[in-house]
Amino acid sequence: MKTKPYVRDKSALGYSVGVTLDRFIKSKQDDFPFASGELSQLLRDIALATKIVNREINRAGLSNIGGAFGQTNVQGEEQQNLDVIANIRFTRALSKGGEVCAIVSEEDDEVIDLQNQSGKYVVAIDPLDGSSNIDVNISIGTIFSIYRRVSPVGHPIQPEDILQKGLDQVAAGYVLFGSSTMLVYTTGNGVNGFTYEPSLGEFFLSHPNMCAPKTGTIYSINEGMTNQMDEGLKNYIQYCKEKAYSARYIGSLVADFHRNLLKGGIYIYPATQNTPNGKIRLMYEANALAFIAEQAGAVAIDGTRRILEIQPESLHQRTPLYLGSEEMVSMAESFIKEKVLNS
Ligand code: AFP
Repeated sequence: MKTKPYVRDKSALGYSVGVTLDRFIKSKQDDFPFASGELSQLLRDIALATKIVNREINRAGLSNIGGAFGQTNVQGEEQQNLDVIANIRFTRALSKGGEVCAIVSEEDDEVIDLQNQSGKYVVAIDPLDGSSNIDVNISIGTIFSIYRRVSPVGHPIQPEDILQKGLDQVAAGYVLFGSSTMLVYTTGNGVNGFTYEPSLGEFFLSHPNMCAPKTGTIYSINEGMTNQMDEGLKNYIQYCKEKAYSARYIGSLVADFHRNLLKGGIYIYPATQNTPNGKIRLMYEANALAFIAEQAGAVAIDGTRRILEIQPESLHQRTPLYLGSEEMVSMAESFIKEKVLNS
């Protein structure tokens, strides 16, 4: 029987704008075999902490909570007030839910062992990335990775629960505090983005099934470091200029990544003479964005290796990062390789 023309097939509606993050997470729970709802609850906890941090960020200029806190974190960088606040909000949210047994945070030297032996998940998080942009009202972000613990539940956590490869992530996401606040995440079945509607206090699905363009015309790198870069990379930058690509670099990885994911582009934070391992942290920056990138059809390498395959050896390990549209990353890689072959 033919469907009446005014009766729309429900499946054709897909997920229209109006689907809240909460409802979306719930609808996706059945995608996981043996799902008990804990990962869903964990994602909801992160979303709640995001709303709280978003409120703090929006008040930053008014309530004098922007600016340096006077302490340095484990990277030797000056901590900002909001870094500290965001770290507290996220770790508190993750501790309360009961799903998490340990947290790795950019702001803490050591693993935070929540002494919750029944927690199945380990979270690695950069609570507020791009913190030098806080004081000047430029976009900043949060990045998180979620892993299932390896050792059996009911026992103390082990090093192998923490130092897992990016390939082992069960979910990852970022929050962009920009002209609007967005939460983008994957559980390994595509990437979906949600935009925050502050008057309703809800995230709504705004970017279903995000797909990165195969190529693009944006390159994002701190060109002030050119003199310290390898010849191969210098040649690639020159290639970008000859192609008249647009240089766009915010200095907030999440913001640069998000723009390039939507428009097509490449983000590069290379190894340099001064920083032979680059600057970006493998466990709570590169891995999450690499997982999201690959789920959206983009690519992430350290110059030669796939980011997700790197075995972390320490919590705050750094990695060079080439991240973005497949063809652009592959072109950058061939420039680097050529140099290696010629040298
Ligand atoms: P901060 O959190 O210290 O501002 O670092 C941000 C970051 O890790 C990443 O978000 C930027 O892309 C990159 O560093 C900027 O580094 P440079 O200032 O060296 O270009």
